[in-house]
Amino acid sequence: MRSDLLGTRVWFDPVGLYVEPGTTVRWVARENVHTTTAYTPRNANHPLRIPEGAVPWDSGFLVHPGDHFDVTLTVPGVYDYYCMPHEAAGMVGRIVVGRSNDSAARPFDYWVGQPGTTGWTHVPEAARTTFPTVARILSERRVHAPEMGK
Ligand SMILES: [Cu+2]
Repeated sequence: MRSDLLGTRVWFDPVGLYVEPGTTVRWVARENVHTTTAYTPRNANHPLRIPEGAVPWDSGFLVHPGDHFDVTLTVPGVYDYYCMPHEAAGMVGRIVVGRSNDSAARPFDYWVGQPGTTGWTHVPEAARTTFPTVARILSERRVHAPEMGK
């Protein structure tokens, strides 16, 4: 969970990660204040972007360098997550658990008909363009954020 000095650029590194089912993933705050928060209606009515039956998470604010948060991922599939204060700035990440393919990633716009969440889902543009493809995550296993300045 990274940031430049002015906080004008913020990112997760790695931004894409492959793990086997049952793996515990740890996020560590390095600079700035961040959260790791699963895309789910349970987190501020965000669209569902983790597998059905997976347990959602929300770290709350990780304020100090070294603060960390662990999640054990057991259900195979594609997990998208965001940083609460920085989602609109494109601070999101994707974890692929087990064998999967690109069709396992949810589309960015889909209709939700449940009470309280009815409507088209929305993911900010800067976030959409940040998620690595499932295919790239499967081939590289660990996708790093682009170099500074790009
Ligand atoms: Cu952040």
